[in-house]
Order: sequence, then structure tokens, then C-alpha cells
Amino acid sequence: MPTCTCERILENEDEENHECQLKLPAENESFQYDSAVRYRDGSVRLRNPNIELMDQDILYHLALGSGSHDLVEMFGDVKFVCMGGTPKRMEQFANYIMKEIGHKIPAGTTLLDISQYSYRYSMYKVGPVLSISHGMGIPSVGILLHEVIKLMYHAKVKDPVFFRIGTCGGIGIEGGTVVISEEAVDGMLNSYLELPVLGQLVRRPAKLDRQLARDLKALAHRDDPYDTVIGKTMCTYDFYEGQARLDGAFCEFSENEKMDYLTKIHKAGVVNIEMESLSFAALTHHAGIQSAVVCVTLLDRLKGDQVLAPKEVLDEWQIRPQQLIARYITRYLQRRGRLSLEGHGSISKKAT
Ligand code: R2B
Ligand code: URA
Repeated sequence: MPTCTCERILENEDEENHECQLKLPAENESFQYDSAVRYRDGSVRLRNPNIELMDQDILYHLALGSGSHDLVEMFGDVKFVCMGGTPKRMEQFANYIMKEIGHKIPAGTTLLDISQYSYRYSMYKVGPVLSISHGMGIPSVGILLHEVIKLMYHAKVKDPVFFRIGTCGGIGIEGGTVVISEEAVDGMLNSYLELPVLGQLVRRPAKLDRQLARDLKALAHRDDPYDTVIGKTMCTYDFYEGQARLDGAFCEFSENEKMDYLTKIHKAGVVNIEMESLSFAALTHHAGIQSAVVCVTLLDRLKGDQVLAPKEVLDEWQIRPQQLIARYITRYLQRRGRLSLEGHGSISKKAT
């Protein structure tokens, strides 16, 4: 049976005229340049006039700086920024994507954690892909995003695409399901991030790129032994009470009240709950950066609160969002004949 480049199996004759729906970042018409966030060559422009007036910008939590490092040399070729919760998972993703895109490093060497001396986040670079841990929760991912967006600016990166690869609780879907977020909402079902700034609440829409989400969905294989779905993602400030769990140190609601709430948000289109998407969507959208969130469910919250699956099963499930993102990245590079990249990437300190 013929297959399209978007990996759809074409089942009947008519479909031979099928037009590939997979749009790679540069071809995505829904994405329009905004001069507030892009220079004419597509490189990232900051919505902060202060930064270009500074002698140097220290990206403190990344252990990098515009004065101390040649950020254009180190990161100028980045296209994809992939983020996930833990340093180990993002090291694994870096090694996995290295194989998938055929990126070579000298024999006997291993990938280096570029941000190891920050003791906060881990960062690995594999050709055009950055793999970075963001820790848990909105504050942690928010700090990281400020610095990574500034890194994109200092490095003159053109049209980067950001992915969050994570874990979550599902609602009405079984453990091991891959969820692509269509938008992020908070615990009140509001689709914006609210942040107190100078004593005022600032709201930023938590929008994700819908076309990118559809493109990722098109890359789900029919023979994947799990489902890949699109839906709304609820992002909370807490794992226990904030996610309607009965098993925290405190619980002041009944099981019926919990089930009523989960049923209500499910009816509103929420299919999963996690803890970073609101900030991830809001800050990337504000920066004019295309982004997507892909998480695997660790349990169905309509059936329980505790994560009971054995470690080996959880480890296997956590690879699933990585596989989908790897398919997207390899197709992008394939189309540009850039499946094996050399050149940039070594630590490059400026002479003092
Ligand atoms: C998913 O898993 C973590 C909580 O266990 C949190 O970072 C999230 O979003
Ligand atoms: N991560 C969450 O935030 N919630 C879950 O239920 C599982 C993983």
C-alpha cells in the first residue's frame, strides 16, 4: 500500500491524489512573522529593549553568558529546542535523537551537559537539537524559558521550534497514551498564564501552534501499540490537591467532589493534566516561537490517583513522546538533506 511523506497509508485509488498535510515549520502558513519578535532574517528578537543595552547578559541558570561564551558559534545552528522534566530523560533523548539524525561525535566521547555547573538544569546539544531539562512546575520552566529565549536571541537562531516532551495524568484514557496539547488551561479552565508583575496581574494567552499539533498527530503510526490523541491540557500549580488527588498530605474534598470536577473538565475537552504547559505555551507564544507539548499519560485519573505502573513500563512509556518528536525532526532534516550535521556545537569561550 502506498504511503505519503506524512506517513498516511493511502487506502484507495482516490487517495493517490492525496496532498501531504505535513507542513514543516518554514512552510507553515499559519505562522506569520511579527516584527516585534523577529528580525527580517527570521532570527529571534526580544520584547525587551534592555538586553541589547547591556554589556553582557549572564544566563545564570544555564551557566552561560553572552560575554563569556561565543553563543553564535555554540548555538547558531539550533533549530529545535526540546524540553522535559528530568536531566536523565533529557540526556536519554539527546542520545536517542543523535542516533535518529545520524549525528556523529568523536569516537570514545560522550555528550556533555553544557549547563552542568549551574546545578539547576541540564542541557545537551546534538547538531540542530537542544535537549534541556526544565524541572517541575511553572516557576521552574518559566525561568528556563526566559533564559533559553534569550539564548536564541544572542545566538541569532532563526525560527526555532520548541517542544515539551513530558508525562501527565490522563482523563478517560489509559496509561501509555500519547497526548498532543491543542491548548493549555489552568485549574479554572482559563487559557492564559496569570503572573503578578509590579503588583498587577499580567495575563498571557497560553496558545500552542495548532498546525504543528496536527502535523505531529499525522506522524502517529497506525501500528504504534498505543493511541495518540489531541486535546486540551490542564496545567496545575500542584500535583496533589491541585490535580484533585485524594492521596496528598492534605485533602479537604470528598471522592464524589473529585469525580465531579474531573468529569466537568473532561466534558470541557481536557484530556490530560500536568504542570508546565501553561507557562510553556504562554511564553513561547509571547516570544512568537512555534511550540508543541507532547506528553504520555502515566495513569487514568478517572480510575485512581497513584502511579502504579512498574518502573520498566513507565520507562517504555516515556520514550513514546520522544519517538513522535524524533519523527518530526528527522523528517524536517531529511527534507533539507541535512540528516547528518557537523560543525557547530563545541564549547566556545571568548578570549578574555
Ligand atoms: C508531570 O510530571 C511531573 C509531576 O510528577 C510534572 O513536572 C509534570 O508536569
Ligand atoms: N504528572 C502530573 O502532573 N500528573 C500526573 O498525574 C502524572 C504525571
